[in-house]
Amino acid sequence: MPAPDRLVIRRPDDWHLHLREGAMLRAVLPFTARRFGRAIIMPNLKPPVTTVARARAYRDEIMAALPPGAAFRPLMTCYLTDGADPDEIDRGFRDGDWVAVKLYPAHATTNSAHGVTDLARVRPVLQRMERIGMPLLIHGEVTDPEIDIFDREAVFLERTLAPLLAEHPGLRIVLEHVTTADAVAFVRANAAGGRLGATITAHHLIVNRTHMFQGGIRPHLYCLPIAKRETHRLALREAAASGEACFFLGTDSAPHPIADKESACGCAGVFTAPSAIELYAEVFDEMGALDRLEAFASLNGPRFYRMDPNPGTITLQRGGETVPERVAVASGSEVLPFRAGEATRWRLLD
Ligand code: OTD
Ligand code: ZN
Ligand code: ZN
Repeated sequence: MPAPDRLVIRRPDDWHLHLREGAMLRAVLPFTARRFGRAIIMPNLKPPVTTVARARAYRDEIMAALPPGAAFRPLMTCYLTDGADPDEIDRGFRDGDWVAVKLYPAHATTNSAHGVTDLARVRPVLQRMERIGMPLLIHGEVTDPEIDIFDREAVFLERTLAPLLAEHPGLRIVLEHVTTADAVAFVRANAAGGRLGATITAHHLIVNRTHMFQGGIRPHLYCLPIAKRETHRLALREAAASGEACFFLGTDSAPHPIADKESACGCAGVFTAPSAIELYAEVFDEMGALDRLEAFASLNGPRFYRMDPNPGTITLQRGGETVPERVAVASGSEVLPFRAGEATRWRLLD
């Protein structure tokens, strides 16, 4: 059967998103709110979101920044620190102030300096989460400087994630933004009972490490975890397009001012929000798997998080639309979207 030119799916969710605060938040939020019903909002602000009070204030700021009429719902998360209070985390979960805890190994990625230095220091929190069924979202890379940057995810699986699963058999975990065939295999092997899931970004489905250096260094393709070699990209595409329940959409869209990316020490993050669902549609189309896009984008995530799928639908139409060259931020900076100025292969109809 030829692939369709028009696709109607349940409204998707983004299970991993960076919105930032202030002017940057106001500039980037409309792109996500147009496409997605909900998003898991990453807490790596400066300072990070570690208290219920701060999560509420941040949610209010996001709600106030929404375009009129948008039905988007932010799902807040708690940034885990050494010595975090299990009671505070439990209370916020029961009251609906946050839906998950985010674990950054200290110094693993952007704004992770306050992250966890040793899992032994958060045992009481993990035990409580296990008891109340609260998901733990993990940036899965070791930070050991001896480990090559391209191996940090694979080493994390053995050194940290396998022991963590063994010690907390009831803990529900999302391995965020997987980038390796190793992680895909590991998640599949441990997914039974909805105990382990993984998000996959659009850019890791599209970019491999060679693309980062094509004709020169491409700072806008630099993110963490760093893109790996082609075999890994192919494994990610196969996992996403399989429609298996343990894999779901998480863009990890992470905007930075252009000047901070194009720098002698440029920061990590790819800004995909302006064409997020369109990029996934393109990949699923190339895989001959458009019929599985809805499972990956709109059904598997809610099932893992024990929520209902969104009520409405979106319509995607074959035929491109130009990605903005730049997105202006009211504070004076600009952000460069992924594929800036290029045409998408699919577009979203309102
Ligand atoms: N990766 N950039 C950022 C976060 C992610 O690890 C991540 O979730 C960021 O800028 O916040 C990035 O490359
Ligand atoms: Zn991360
Ligand atoms: Zn992220």
